[in-house]
Amino acid sequence: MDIELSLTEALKSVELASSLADLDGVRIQYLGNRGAITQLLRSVGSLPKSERPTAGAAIHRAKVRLEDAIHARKEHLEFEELQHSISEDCIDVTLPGRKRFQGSLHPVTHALTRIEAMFEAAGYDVVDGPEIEDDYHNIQALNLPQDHPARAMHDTFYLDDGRVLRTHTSPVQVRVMESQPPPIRVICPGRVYRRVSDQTHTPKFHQVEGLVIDREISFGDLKGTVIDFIHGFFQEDAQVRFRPSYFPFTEPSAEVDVMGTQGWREVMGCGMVHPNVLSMSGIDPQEFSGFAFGFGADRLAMLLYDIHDLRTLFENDVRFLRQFG
Ligand code: 2U9
Repeated sequence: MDIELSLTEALKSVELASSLADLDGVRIQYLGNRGAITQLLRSVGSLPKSERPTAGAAIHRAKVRLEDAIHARKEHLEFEELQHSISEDCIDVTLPGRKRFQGSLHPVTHALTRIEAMFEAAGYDVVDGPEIEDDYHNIQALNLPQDHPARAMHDTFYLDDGRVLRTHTSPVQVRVMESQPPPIRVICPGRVYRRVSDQTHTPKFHQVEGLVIDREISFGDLKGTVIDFIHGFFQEDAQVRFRPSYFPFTEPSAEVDVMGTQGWREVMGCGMVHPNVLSMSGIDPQEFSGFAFGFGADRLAMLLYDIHDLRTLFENDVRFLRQFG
């Protein structure tokens, strides 16, 4: 084999190698164990003795030249590869970072927090109680006898043992009256349950009820309290009106409307605690009087934040909830 020819061919292959893997192929082809130049070197021994030094030196030179060429090409290919990965995998530090969304409180939680803070500032205690109640505390103690038609007013979830999911937070106030003498000044926020489900009602919703009992509490105290609350919660100059109404647990009773962008909107009910309700819980109606009020916190949150569809409050769609961060 002609050494010059082999070398020319090998150097050409080195120049054509376009990747490190290709280049290694060329190296093996010529310089590997069975490579062309390696074999030439081995064949020197079988040449006549006089030719061996010249032939050996020529092959060795060719080997060194090829090794140098491979080394140079390798450095070149490695450099190219590095340049390529720098331009492909680069990090553009000028791009804006990905935004991490922070969780936010639910609008009903926002509303409840405000309501509680306002009444606490006015000296009320915030009280809670069981969501599973007995018939006495949920119904009878509120002046609704067993067979009173008003019992059908709320469709109730019954447990197998005859207990119920409370249909209002009123049983909490009953328990307060049973356990402490007046003066009483409490609000009772919490989940309540009714067997209704349509566009404007969900089976679970949130109520806040208030109860004040002391000597000489009047309807004037009730009006002042309700108006102050509405002005603080909505806006200071909101128009408020009281309409006569009926509840078995209050007498007289009223419903309260607030003037909004869509006209008068009903926001709550209230009244003077019925003497029967006081005496059933061991408070003498001759000595004490009181007022009570109740409203749906979900409804108030909707009015406050101008939410039109009740269902959005319970779907937990983060695109909706994010607006209340
Ligand atoms: C006791 C005595 C009296 C609580 C009251 C209302 C009027 C009322 C409704 C408003 C809309 C409930 O969420 S709603 O469906 N509530 O109108 N609630 S007075 O009266 C009480 C409660 C407990 C011992």
